[in-house]
Amino acid sequence: MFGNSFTSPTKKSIMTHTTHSKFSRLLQVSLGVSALALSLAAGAQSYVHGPDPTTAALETTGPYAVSNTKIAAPSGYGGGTVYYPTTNTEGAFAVVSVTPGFTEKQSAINWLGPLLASHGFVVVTIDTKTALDAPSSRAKQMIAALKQVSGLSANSTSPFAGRVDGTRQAVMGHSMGGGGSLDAARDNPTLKASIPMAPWETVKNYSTMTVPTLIVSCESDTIAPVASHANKFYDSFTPTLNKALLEMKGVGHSCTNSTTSAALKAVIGKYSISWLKRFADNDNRYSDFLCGASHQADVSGSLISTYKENCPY
Ligand code: 9J3
Repeated sequence: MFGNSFTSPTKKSIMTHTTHSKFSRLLQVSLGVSALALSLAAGAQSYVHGPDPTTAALETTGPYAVSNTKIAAPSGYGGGTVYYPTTNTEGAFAVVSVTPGFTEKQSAINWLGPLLASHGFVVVTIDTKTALDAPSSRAKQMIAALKQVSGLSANSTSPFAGRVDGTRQAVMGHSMGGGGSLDAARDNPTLKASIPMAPWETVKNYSTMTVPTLIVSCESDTIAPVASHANKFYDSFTPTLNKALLEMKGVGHSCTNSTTSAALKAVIGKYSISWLKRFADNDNRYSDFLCGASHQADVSGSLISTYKENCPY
């Protein structure tokens, strides 16, 4: 029932006969039923980076060595640090912005920079122009950062030259940065993924959202209470949107931040990596961690209070 998106007759039919080219048939024969052949059959390109995932590997630093560099002249936002895999042998990576909340700086969320980059993404953590900016402003700023980082990657003098595939962008953020991630994804449907964390917004209706969205929330949040924020946003999504809601048990508004426990970082990191891999890289190897047996084991554990999804994907 869980985790096999390839044979499900519902929602999305990935395998069709009409879309099989001779080339993809040949690949299926030569490679067997692989994620690569399946995604070619669907006409969607897959950008597979890194070894086959395991739970242990997703709960810690990934296989890529990472460097970081400060954006010298941020354009359209307050400041930024780019974390990037140092490997230069396997093409460009999807790019993810991570935005902090009201009164916060990059330090609030910068634990995600090296972690996500080590799994094969270019990550830009940002400061907003002022620490008081509204979510709608944060949305524009995170898009500006993604645009600038993608542009800098095309410059051969950049330390991360050639590492960014600017056609595959994603947003994350905490609190008002999470509200901004919702706004940015609603207004920029070409984004591949959004991960609002403890999101806060006065807007509650995201029924026009088409970008795959994973909301991470904190059960005991009194600043962005789940009943009036995370759950409302999730419930406004259409039934067919690729979506999930991961609620961390018994913890407050900062449960997704740099100050949270190692145990929570392991879970939030694993779901964030899996969501980005699945939707920004179109890498089906990660479905099990969102929908399958690995995911069920997490839900049975002690750290998650609620999990909602509309698998398979
Ligand atoms: O970004 C956030 O932590 C949201 C905080 C909040 O309470 O905003 C009220 C103006």
